[in-house]
This record gives sequence, C-alpha cells and structure tokens, in this order.
Amino acid sequence: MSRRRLALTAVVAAAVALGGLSASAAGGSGAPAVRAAADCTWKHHKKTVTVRKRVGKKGHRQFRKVKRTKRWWSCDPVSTPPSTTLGVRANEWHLILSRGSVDAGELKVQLRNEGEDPHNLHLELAGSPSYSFEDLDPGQIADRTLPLTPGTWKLYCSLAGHEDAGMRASLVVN
Ligand SMILES: [Cu+2]
Repeated sequence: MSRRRLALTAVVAAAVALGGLSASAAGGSGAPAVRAAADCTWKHHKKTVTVRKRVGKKGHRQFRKVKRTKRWWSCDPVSTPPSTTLGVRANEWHLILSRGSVDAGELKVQLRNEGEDPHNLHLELAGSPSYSFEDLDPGQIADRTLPLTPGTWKLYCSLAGHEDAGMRASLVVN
C-alpha cells in the first residue's frame, strides 16, 4: 500500500468514525440533544441535493450524479410581536380590556362605549401622570396614544357610581 493510499484510508476511517458519532448524538428523529440556552424553536430541514460521485478507476475517471437527502436542524429565535394596542369596551357596568398586559411605551388605546349611558376612561398609576378620555356617548369611539410606564395601572370610569358598579380594570404594563 502506497503512502498516499494509507493517508487516504486514514481520512476515510476518520470520516466514518465522525459520521457514526454525529449520527448517535443526533439521536435519530428528535431535535438535537444539546439545546441553545436562548429562546428559540427547533426546526427540522430536509433538502434533496445532487452530488457528483466519482466512479471508475484511475485514468478512467467518471462522475455519476447521485441524489442525496441533506438533513439539518436550525434554531430560529422566537419572535413575539410587541403589544402596542389596547381596546377598552365600556358598558353597564364593565370595562373589558382586549388584553391584560402590554409592553411599556407608546400604547394606542381605543375606547368604545358599547353601553346605553355615557362613559369615560381614566388611567392611573402611582407616581406617574394620569390620562383620561372624555365622556363618550353610546356608540362613540375615541383613540389616544399614551406613553405608559411599567406598573399595574388602574383603569376606571369616573362618572358617579360607575366605578363602584364595576367599571374598573387592571392593566399590567411590562
Ligand atoms: Cu361609566
């Protein structure tokens, strides 16, 4: 066996050993055993590729096209859209929020009076400026963009007796 032949054999042997290792580490069909600490979702990819395989003896080299299936995993970051809108429905006697928590910053708040009496909306958090919507007649809708700071905001209707009747809610701003 020539020196070159020997070296080639060693490379092939190493490749086989590596292949065996990675196959057992992948554990067949499941996601890779070693997961990244970051928030991401594992996705399996499969692609059919054409590779050129060398056939024939030296001096009579030929290439044959062979289809191979390439498989790999990728970890795609989980993207959560920011919560920058809030719908508030007012009726007798509730304030119904479209979501219980939002992200801090500019928040588009839409107040809808779905009741039969006038209603308004006040937003308060200790140590922060308060915001308010004017009285809306039944069926009216009003929009405001408010810079809300983190904390648990108190939302209520300030018309006499309305808050005590149930027109209040909490909004967590993260
Ligand atoms: Cu009210």
